[in-house]
Amino acid sequence: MSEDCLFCKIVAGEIPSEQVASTDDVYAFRDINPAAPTHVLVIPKEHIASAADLGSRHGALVAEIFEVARRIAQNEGIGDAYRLVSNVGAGAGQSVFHLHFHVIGGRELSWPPG
Ligand code: DGP
Repeated sequence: MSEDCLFCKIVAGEIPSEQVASTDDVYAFRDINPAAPTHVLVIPKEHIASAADLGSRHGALVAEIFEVARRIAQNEGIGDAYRLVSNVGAGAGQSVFHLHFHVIGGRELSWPPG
């Protein structure tokens, strides 16, 4: 756990969240400011600042994150069309520096994003 990390505090239960899924290494919860009918954040329980900090040692963890995301999308009824996105760096819109993947769906999604 990294002190002063919002999502570490959510994983620790120090800040409440609406849990969607939890495994040994991965936690998922609803975004506080949803951009679509389904907007869930999938995060590693371990503190990793962003996708730029991932390496080959994280292979199993990344696979589990994608697996959890797929299960969530299926459970939410959007398994055939959803966006799985991770912003890297403030300039790309990252506001919380604990790796997270947005699972977004339930409405028409345009491309490219803004
Ligand atoms: P990003 O901007 O890509 O770093 O995404 C961070 C997301 O985290 C953003 O969509 C809003 C969400 N968020 C920020 N603070 C909280 C919180 O306290 N609880 C929950 N559930 N979501 C949060």
